[in-house]
This record gives sequence, structure tokens and C-alpha cells, in this order.
Amino acid sequence: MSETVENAPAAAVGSVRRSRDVPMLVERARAGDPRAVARLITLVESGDEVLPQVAGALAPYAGQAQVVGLTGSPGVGKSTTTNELVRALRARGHRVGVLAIDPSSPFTGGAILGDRVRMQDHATDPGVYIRSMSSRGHLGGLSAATPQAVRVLEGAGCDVVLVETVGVGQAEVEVASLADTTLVLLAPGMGDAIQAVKAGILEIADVFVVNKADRDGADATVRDIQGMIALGERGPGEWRPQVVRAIAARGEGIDDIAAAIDKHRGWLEQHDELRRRRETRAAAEIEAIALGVLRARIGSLRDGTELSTLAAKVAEGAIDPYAAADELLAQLGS
Ligand SMILES: Nc1nc2c(ncn2[C@@H]2O[C@H](COP(=O)(O)OP(=O)(O)OP(=O)(O)O)[C@@H](O)[C@H]2O)c(=O)[nH]1
Ligand SMILES: [Mg+2]
Repeated sequence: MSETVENAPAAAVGSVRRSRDVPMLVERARAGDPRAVARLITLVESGDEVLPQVAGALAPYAGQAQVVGLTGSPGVGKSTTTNELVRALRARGHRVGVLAIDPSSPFTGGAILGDRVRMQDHATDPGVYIRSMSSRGHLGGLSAATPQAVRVLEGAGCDVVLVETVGVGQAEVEVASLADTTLVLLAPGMGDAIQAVKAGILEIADVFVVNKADRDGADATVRDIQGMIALGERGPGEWRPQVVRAIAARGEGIDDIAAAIDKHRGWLEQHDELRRRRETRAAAEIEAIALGVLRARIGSLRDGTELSTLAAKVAEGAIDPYAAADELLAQLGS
């Protein structure tokens, strides 16, 4: 997303940049103002107190965008592929949102700077919003923040939202599984295929992209992955992950990736999977928010006397910790 402001009056820009006027921000975002979109995502990212209001204002636009996740090891070519996919989607006339998620770092770090450079091609295109996010301070972590940010982009009229996450652990798997279609990127010779299985990434991949196919070992990686897909048990009509080769750095294989995404999208619609996935996603979202609220309430109990009273009782053997936990939960509910 371009944050250049030279054409806007300074006062108006300042007011949007710091505003908590949710109806105004949503109205401007609906009209395509990139600063309002940026501000709303900042409110989401920082877990601002107006977040429920933001979510409320955006609820009517839920489900309008196709959400595509891209995950894979650091440096495998996610941002390069995203950049090329944006180009292909723009050529089809779509408005596109990009969220580059950094789950590991609480601050905006070097990788994100790299993303900016690699997605620079679209920085001045008004039909493209690009945004990096970290989990800084958000109650429910990224699994709660990401879908909200997707909603902001949906509200801003994006037809497709691409979500890039580094695939190195459970949190990332969770974020990737928030997508309608998930691409897992691999590169030859990184031992990636084996690692993918270990990390549980095989289960979330709808499309495998063997990127850097200009390097030795691409055939072997394709074979490995196809072998693993063949081992998986699949009922009739179940989706069989596609394997696509690409050289993202040269823009090669991007049409094949887009075709695989389209094919998966068709399958989702045909099998009512889109609705099912989105309900699963909504359930995870509700759970993450509810757990965040619970955690905050437990935190406030910890400051007060309830928890210490229970702790003293457990320590002296007056009650057991399960009974104490029940009591604590009962207090939280009241
Ligand atoms: N040889 C080769 N290099 C590539 C290809 N695609 C991307 N690269 C290079 O690989 C490096 C990393 O690419 P990125 O797109 O930043 O990878 P990433 O997965 O987004 O990296 P992180 O966000 O840091 O995890 C860059 O130097 C790219 O130019 C490719 O198809 N072939
Ligand atoms: Mg990247």
C-alpha cells in the first residue's frame, strides 16, 4: 500500500492517520482511500479498543474476497511469487490486497523491508493494497488479527486477498489455514519436502509450488512431493493437492499457479467447501477472541485477591487445583 501523501492536505491526512472515528474510516476505506485502509489495519494490528466497532462496521462485507495464503520456509520466494500473482490478478482486472505477516517478530523487521522492495512494482497502483503486519500487542495474536485485516481489505473492495506467512511452526499453519486456498512453496535441495510433512504443512496445502525450478533438484522435489501426496488417503471427490513448478524471479509458472488456484476455487464451490472453510475460520476467530478476553480477565484477577486466595487454598491443601480452576472460571463468567 502506498503511503505517499503529497497530494493530500496535511490536516486531513493527519486526522485519518490518528483517527478512531470508525464510521468515517470505514466510509473512506469503502471509497478506496488507502490511508483509511492503512489506519484501520493499524487499529486491528495493535488490538485497539475500537476493534469491536471496526469489526461491526465491516461485518456486512464479509466473505466477498477470495483469500489465498502463501506459506513456506524463509527465502523460498513467497514475496516474489506474490508480486507476480498480483500482476496476473491485476491483468484480470481484480482489486488485490496483500498481507505480509511476520509471526515471529513483534516489530517490523528486515524481512518485511525485503517484502516492500520485492513488491515495489505495485506500490503506486491504486488497485493494490500491500501491508505488512506483526502480532505486536494483539490479544488473540495473529490468528485473531489476520482475519480482521482481511475484512478491512474486503471492505475496501478487494476481490482477492493474498496472505504471505513464513511457514515455520504451528502459528503459521494456523494463519495459513485461514485462507480459502493455501499455497505451500518449496525449493529444490532444501530438504523442504520432508520438513513440510514434519511441520504438518502437507495437510494444509491445496497447491504445492516448487519454486526456483531453475535450480538443480527441482525434478526430485516434484517427485518427492507427488510421492507424498500419493500416500495420503483420499475419498472420492476429495481435493488432491496440485503440484506446480515456478521460477518466480523470472515470472515463469505464474499462470500455472493462477490456474491451480482457479481449479481449487471451482472445487471449493462445487463441494460446498467454501462455506465450510469459512465457518471453520469464523469458529477459530471467535475462539481466539474469546480466549483473548478470558486471558485478559484472568490477568486482572491475578492483580486482585481472587487468584491469590485460591492459590493459598491450593498450596495448603484445602482444595485441589482443578476445583480452584473451576471456581476461577465461574468468577470469570460472572
Ligand atoms: N533462483 C531463483 N531465485 C529466486 C526465485 N524466486 C525468488 N528468488 C530469490 O529468492 C530470494 C528470496 O525471495 P523472497 O520472495 O523474498 O522469498 P520469501 O519467501 O518471501 O522470503 P521471506 O519473506 O524472507 O521468508 C530473493 O533473492 C529472490 O530474488 C526463483 O525462481 N529462482
Ligand atoms: Mg517474503
